[in-house]
Amino acid sequence: MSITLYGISGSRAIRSIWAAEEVGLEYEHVPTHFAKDAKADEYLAVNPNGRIPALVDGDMLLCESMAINLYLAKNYGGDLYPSTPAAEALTWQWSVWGISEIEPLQMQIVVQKLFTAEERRDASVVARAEKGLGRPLAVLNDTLAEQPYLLGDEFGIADLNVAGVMLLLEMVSFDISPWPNVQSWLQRCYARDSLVAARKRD
Ligand SMILES: N[C@@H](CCC(=O)N[C@@H](CS)C(=O)NCC(=O)O)C(=O)O
Repeated sequence: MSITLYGISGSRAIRSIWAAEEVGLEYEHVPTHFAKDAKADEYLAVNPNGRIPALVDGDMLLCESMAINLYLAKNYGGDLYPSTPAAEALTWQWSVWGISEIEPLQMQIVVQKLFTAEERRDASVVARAEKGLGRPLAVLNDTLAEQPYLLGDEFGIADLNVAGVMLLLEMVSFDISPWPNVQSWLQRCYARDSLVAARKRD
């Protein structure tokens, strides 16, 4: 059965392209653009939300980057997906944490810095969001003080999901140095061949 992943790497779809590369998936990549292509009828038939990424695996249509990544890891990722219920629950915890504790605040910075004309930018929005990120980043930093990866000694899909969400912070040159354990963990995650390959895709 064929597997198709939709979305361009210069978007949140990079998270799922990274996961596909990490698990060594054989898939067709359709570089669907969020503005130019995602509202075409052909694509809305794949993801009626009109957003990227989306995955088609045989008869199954799946959207939401975190759901796609957990599915890819569980079905095709071997040890990338945890083997015990407790580790699985922690993997869900961190994946949901990434999109609820980090993503909304970082998106405020992204919208201001990348999608708002300079004369209309509100520095107070950026300052508030940057301050707000301090709380989750301190939690992440403390977790990574004891262990190199979120669940212990090995890189897993929880790491890929949270580091994948945080790729957007890189795009707005967010200074992560006040959280040194997070900084070194991100460096380890971002050095993976799978992400290097994902970044090279359209
Ligand atoms: N929660 C979704 C968000 C997907 C999303 O918003 N993608 C953006 C590109 S970064 C998009 O497709 N935007 C098109 C639109 O909002 O119309 C996920 O994680 O997959």
